[in-house]
Formats: sequence, C-alpha cells, structure tokens
Amino acid sequence: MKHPVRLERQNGVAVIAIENPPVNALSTAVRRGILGALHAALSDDTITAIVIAANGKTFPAGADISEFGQPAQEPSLPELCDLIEASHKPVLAALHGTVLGGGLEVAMAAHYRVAHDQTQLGLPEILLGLLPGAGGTQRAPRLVGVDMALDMMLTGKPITADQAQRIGLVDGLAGDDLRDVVKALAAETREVRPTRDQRQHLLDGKQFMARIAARRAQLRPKALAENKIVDCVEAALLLPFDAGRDIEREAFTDCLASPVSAGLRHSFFAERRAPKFPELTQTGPRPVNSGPLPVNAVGIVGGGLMGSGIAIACLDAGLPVTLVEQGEDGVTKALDRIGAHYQRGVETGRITEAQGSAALTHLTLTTTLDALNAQDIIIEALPEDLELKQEMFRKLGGIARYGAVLASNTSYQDVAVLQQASGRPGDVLALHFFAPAHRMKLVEIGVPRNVDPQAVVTAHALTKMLGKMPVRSAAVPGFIGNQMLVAGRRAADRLLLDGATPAQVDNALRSFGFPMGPYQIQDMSGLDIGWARRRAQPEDPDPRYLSLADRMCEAGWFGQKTGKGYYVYAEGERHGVPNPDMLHLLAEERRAKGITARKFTDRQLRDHLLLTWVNEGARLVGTGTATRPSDVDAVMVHGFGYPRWRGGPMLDADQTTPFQILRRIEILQKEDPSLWDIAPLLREMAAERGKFADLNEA
Ligand code: T1G
Repeated sequence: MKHPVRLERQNGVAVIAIENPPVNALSTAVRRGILGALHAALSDDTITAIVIAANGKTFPAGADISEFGQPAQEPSLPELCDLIEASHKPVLAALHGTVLGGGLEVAMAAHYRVAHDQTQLGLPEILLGLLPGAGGTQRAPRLVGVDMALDMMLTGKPITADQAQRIGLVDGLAGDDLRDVVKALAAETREVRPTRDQRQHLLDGKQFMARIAARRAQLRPKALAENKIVDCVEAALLLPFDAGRDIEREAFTDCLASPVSAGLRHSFFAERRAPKFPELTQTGPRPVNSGPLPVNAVGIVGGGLMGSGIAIACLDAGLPVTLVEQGEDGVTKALDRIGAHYQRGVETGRITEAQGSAALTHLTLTTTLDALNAQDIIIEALPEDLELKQEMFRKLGGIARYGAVLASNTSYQDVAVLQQASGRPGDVLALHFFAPAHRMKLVEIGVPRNVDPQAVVTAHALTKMLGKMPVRSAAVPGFIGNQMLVAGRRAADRLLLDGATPAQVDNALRSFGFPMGPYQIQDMSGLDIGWARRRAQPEDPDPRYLSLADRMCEAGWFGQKTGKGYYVYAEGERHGVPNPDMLHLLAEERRAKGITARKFTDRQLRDHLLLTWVNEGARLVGTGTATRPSDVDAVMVHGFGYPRWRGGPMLDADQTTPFQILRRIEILQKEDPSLWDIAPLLREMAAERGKFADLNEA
C-alpha cells in the first residue's frame, strides 16, 4: 500500500503531503506518517518552516471514524496536534476541500492557516454524537471566540473560507495556486505562533461566561455531547490549556461510549454502505443516445402525488422531464401540483423566481404516451392497481426507445408481471420512492432476478443524481420497507387484540423516538388505502386477525381525511383524540374472540415491536431480499422515522445480542404461535453467538 504521507523539501520548506483517498481521513497510518515527517523536518537544519497539505479532494475531513470502537493506536490525534503546535519551526496548513473535525483540529494546531477560497471548514462531530476530541474545544475559542466556536460545534455546520477568514480561523485565502502560495509564505516565515497562547478572545471573562450560561440554558439536560461541548469551552476560559485539554479528553471518551454516538456512527456508515450494489462492480450504466450523463431525460407516467414528487426531484436535479397524464384534467392537476411546489419555494425564499421558472421550463406535460419514445428511463407512477400497471408496461414496451429502462414506482405489486407485460424483461425494475418523493432520501430499487445489470446501474445512477440514497431489494412485493411495515402493523394489531389501545402503542413508539406512532400514520395516510389492498387479496385466515380497521372503513372512518379514524379530529386539526367508537368496536371484537384485555407497559409494547422488526429484518436478509442488516436499518431510519441516533432495529439487536433476542421471541411465541415465525438467520446468529454487524460488509 502506498505510504499515505510524503515529505517534500524545497528551498528550506518541508511539505508534509497527505494522500489517503477518498477524504484523507486521519487514520493510524496517516497520523504515524505525519509524525514521522514532522520529526524529520524538525531535525533537518536546512528546513526553516513546515507546510501541512493534502493531495486529492480535500485536506483531512476528520479522524478515521471507522477506527472508533477499536483499540486506540499511537500517536493519538490530540498528541499529534500538540506536537505540531509545539514545533519550534513555524507550521503552516494549506487547506482545501472539506476541512472537518480532526482535519480542522490539525489545522488549528498549526501556527498559520491559508485556505483555498472554495474550502468548507467545520466541526461536525456533534452529528456523530461526539465533540472535537483533538484539542478543538480549546483551540477554536482561542481563535474565533466563544460564540463562533459554540456555533460551529453545536450545529456541526461548516462555514465558508470567506467566513473563516473574517472570524480569524484562517489567515488568508488563495486560488488554485494554494500550495505555491503557502510554500512561498512559509519560506519567509520565521515566527511560531502556538494557538494555545492566543488569548485575545479570552480577555473578557465575564462576557465569555455569560455566553456559556446562555448556551447551557438552551440545552436539553440529556443531550450529552452538547452539554460536554459547553463544559469544554468553559474550561478553555477557566483553566490552563493542558487542563482544559484533559477535560476534553475525558468528555470525548464519555461521548464515544454513549449509545447515541454508536447509533449515529452506525447510521453514517449504513447510509454509505447501502448504495454499494453488486451490479456496480459488474458493469456500467446503459449507453445513452445523447448527453453526457447516465440519464439525460426522464419520462414519468402519472402526475399524482408520487408522480409529481418524482418529477420535482428530477427537475430539481436539472433533468428534463416528460410527464404523461390522462386527459387535460390530469395534466392541469399535475401542473398545479408541481407549479405550487415551486411557487411555495419562491414565497418562502427557498428558491428565486428565476430558479422556479427554470425548473418548470424543463417540464413537458402531455396526454400522449408516444412522447416517451426517447427518454433514458421511464418511471410509472400509477395507482396500485396491477392490471392498470400491466397494461401500461405493455404499451411502454412498444414505445420506449431501445435500451431505455422501465421502472415502476409500485409499493407491492409483482414486478415479474410487469416485466412479462413489457415484452422486454431485461429493462424492467422497480424504483420505489417514499412520499414526499422530492424530499425523502430513500429509494428502494427492486431488482428482479432476470433484469439486465446495466439497467440496475442506470436506475442507481439516477437516484444518486437526485441526491438520494438507493437501497437494493429483491423485487418481491413490499421490498424491504413495506414488509417491515406490514410485520410491525400485524404485531401492533395483535397487541390491540390482547388489550392495548392504538394511543398506547403510538405513545410507546413516540417515547422511543419515532415522530409518530403506527396508528397516527395510518390515520394520516388514509385507512382506505390498506383496506383496498386487503380486499384485493384473499381473506386473512388467521383466527387472531384483527378486523377493526376493516370495520372502521366500512363505517367510512378513513382517518384524518374523514375526521375520524383511530382518532377523532376537530376541524382542520392534525392531532386527534382517541375515537371512542373505535374503542367500542375493539372491545366488541375482543369479546367476540373471547379475549380478556390485559395491561401492557410502554416498554412491553415497544419491545414487542422491536422484536418483530428484528425477526422480520433477519428474514429479509436471510432470504436475500435485503443485501445486509444495515440496509434494513437504513430503510427503517429513512423510510419510517426510526430514530437515527439509535441506528436501527438490527443495531439494537446486536446491542442486546441475537442470542438474547431469540430467547425473548421464543417466550412470546409460546403465547402467540401464529405471530412468531422465527427467521432461520436469527437462529443461526444466536447459535453462533454472532452479530448482525458481521454481515454488514456483504
Ligand atoms: N472517516 C472514515 N471514512 C470516512 C470519513 C471519515 N471521517 N468521511 C468520509 N468517509 C468515507 C465514507 O464512508 C465513504 O466511504 C467515503 O469516505 C466518501 O464519503 C477527533 C472525533 C467529507 C463531506 O464527520 O461529512 O474527526 O463509501 O460518500 O459525499 O475531533 O464524507 O467510499 O467506502 O460521504 O463526497 C469528523 C464525515 C469525524 C466528516 C465527503 N468528520 N464525512 O462527502 O463522500 S470525527 C466528519 C463527511 C472527528 C475528531 C473527531 C463526508 C464528506 P466509501 P461520502 P461525500
């Protein structure tokens, strides 16, 4: 492996050049390389100044997050930063790209900093449930003052090079000649300037402490990393540098050990692992007729809620869209929906008038399906009716250009039927967007067995162009997300049958961190949707099937849209109160089934659903529907509001251990055999004392 750090010497200046793509993360090898180069430069009498720079996309974008949780390796980043700062020769940092976290801490330990004018600089550790652990909490307030330091650390948001220069975080800016500018500056620099000795922002202790108190008052007491950040910045004022740095070290260790940080770090990697489809290593995207991109024009069939949302996502990515709707009325409704989105964007200042109109110039609305004869991908977004979709794919098969990809936005129809209808099965797959499609990052790509891998790569490329996170699923009805959802709902309904109420289940999941509970969500999306699907399928033979939702729909209670569902909603209200008539129907159903209601604690309700999701996730991974357990986590977090700082059900399972999970499910299975079909993979994991994380590198 090429050494990740090189030392170049020129005209008395030593350049320590880091090369550890893709983001020059400060791994153990990089830290050792920097240390070795630093020692060599310090002991070389011909060298009068040292430059730290990086090749490739960016100056280090942080510590190597993948090393956290492993035994610490010398030199630690804090030690390395202290050695850089203690250099008896001036050290200058040449900054470019996204200088984040530990990367910015290395820069702040240098004596001078010059940034390329397009550089972003930030301390985003809070997004990982951490804090800057390499001296950042002590050096940032010394360089930029208490307010800016706390802003950067508590929001995690980067600032521009201009802002950084204005607040004194960098001493100067440069263009593409950054490296030469910094080398020239180094050649004439003789003075060291240790950041730890900078005191200009610490002189007004009273004002500093007032700012600390004000910030502390805004924090939730349980927000560990946020409170620790304020404590460390307070120490920067009150204590000598080394004592403050020791407090920071302790605080960092506490945060690193917290479940919140474990969950956020898990999510960080899960979101980057999910888009790693096997097809990407096999082939490239489909050839296109015109344009430089894998997708240069998109066709959409259906301008309803989903079709319009998908159109907006494509228009926002600068892609021309041809949207086909039925009849002039359909076209008008679609245009109203899409136009209203851009109108709202202009009114709220999110976009300019010009941006709104530019996006709309890329939109062609038509009633003519033949207009879809040139696009690189066509996305069908019709209602969930198999015959309707089948007929559409039959038509598209004869209209779409040779090589175009045909994607269905279906939630749970059988993609194989659409492949067959199209007459070109190799071109057909599913692109399951989540509503609202222009905002939700998650897109499930449903991959049928006999689809052409190039078509998958083209669909994957489109999702990345839209700034989304593609997750691969076998093309089975419901893919990953809806199968997890249906399993959870089935388990929740069993809890209602046995004595819980919808409000109790909703409250239990909200206190776990979900924004909404399953029954609130069903009221919001409309109970009639699930009802229509159930009526299209054979009657559920399960004696413990809860027919409450069917009874409610028969009574015309569809949820928010009818003002009555699991909850009753006052006019225009989105928050309802439990529907007493629903509770009456529920009590009747229990009586009819001879069930005496029992009490559940929040914890019991929550654990019951968690165990259901883990078992279903294990089934989806075991059957190859999902590629890896962390994909199931990414879908639950980004599709259904599972708290991102918890990582997901499969991470939760690892923290309990699959062995324990199986034991607990076996107890529940005795009480309710038909609900618990234990996934073979879970049994395997338990028997081997393994962890689901062992399968994440798949
Ligand atoms: N460590 C290890 N791997 C990293 C990494 C990091 N810090 N940052 C990115 N990667 C990997 C990522 O997993 C992916 O891998 C590839 O790089 C491209 O990432 C002590 C404790 C820099 C803005 O939080 O915000 O320093 O998929 O897809 O969209 O105080 O990566 O190729 O195998 O995101 O161009 C603080 C996290 C760390 C920055 C680039 N730093 N990274 O975005 O690429 S903690 C961060 C990002 C720390 C110190 C503390 C983004 C990016 P793969 P990507 P991108």
